Amino acid sequence: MITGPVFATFTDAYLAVLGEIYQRPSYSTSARGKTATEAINVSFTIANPVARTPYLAARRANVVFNHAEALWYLAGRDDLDMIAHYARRLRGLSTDGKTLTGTAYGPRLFNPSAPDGLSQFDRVLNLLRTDPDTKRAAMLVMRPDELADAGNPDVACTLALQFMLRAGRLHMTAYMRGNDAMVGLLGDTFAFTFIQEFAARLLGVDVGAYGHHVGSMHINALNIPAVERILAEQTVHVFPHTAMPAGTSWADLDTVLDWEQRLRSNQDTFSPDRVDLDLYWREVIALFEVHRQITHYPDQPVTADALDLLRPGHRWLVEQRWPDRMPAAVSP
Ligand code: 5HM
Repeated sequence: MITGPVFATFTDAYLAVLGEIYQRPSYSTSARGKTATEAINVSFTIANPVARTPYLAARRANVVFNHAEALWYLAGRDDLDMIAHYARRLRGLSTDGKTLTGTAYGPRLFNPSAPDGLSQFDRVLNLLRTDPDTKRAAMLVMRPDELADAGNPDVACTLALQFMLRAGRLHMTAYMRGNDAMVGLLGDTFAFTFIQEFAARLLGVDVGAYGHHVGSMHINALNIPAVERILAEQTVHVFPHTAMPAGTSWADLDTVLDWEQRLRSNQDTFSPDRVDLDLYWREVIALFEVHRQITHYPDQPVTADALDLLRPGHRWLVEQRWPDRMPAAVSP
């Protein structure tokens, strides 16, 4: 066997990684003062990367943040204004109080760069169009100079993302120097597979498998109780996984990002009849509408109308995450 295990969905991979590191850690580490249990050289494949959302009651994934982070990357942004609105903890990684560096993969992947004025993403997609079997469609993330400042609080954990177009399907492989198995693994896999699916739509090909290779996969000691709760969860919640629509374009993302900005700053209220986009993207905007109500009206429950716009799996996650903000009838 020269390849790692293949899991059907992200949830299957997540539970296997957490279980293995929890039960049989290879090392106990304290890098930068953080105690962790670790396995090295961890690799696996997810057969269906569209199944990227874990429906685990004990994990209560923040699906609004997951979408915001993927869109923040795709928009080539590095600002705290957008991303820390969904995850305040990220402020702690910023040195200037305004931007992120290592954690902000977007500018490195999606913004124009020398010498041809194209982004890495544009270059690899062009390459895949002209030489579909290429082994060169790799985008680098961590930069050599990131270790020059010994006090740098935010060094990129991802080394590279690679696309391979094989038998008409777009595979993606992520290479990471380190990955937090409970927190980072979920968000990183969500965002990278979202980028993979978007790239497949731009190329007009099917989505292939997603490979994940990590030097240090670890569980921080502080997260052990949460990992125990996740591993003890008995009920498997199953919801349909919805694919990104064919024909999705950069213009669609611009519309979603425009709505995200207006809802984040509470300048607008979303209603689906005002957006000429596929249901998939209207439902993503509805997540930001629900989040608008949660953050800007802390004393009121989210409206049933807004919750009704969410697809069942996302609605379930929102109900798990913010149970005290649900209308009385749907409180779990
Ligand atoms: O000391 P170090 O720079 O490796 O700390 C960063 C921590 O954030 C590690 O636990 C790393 O695995 C995690 N991380 C992650 O899992 C960080 C980033 C940001 O690049 C990420 N995933 N995307």
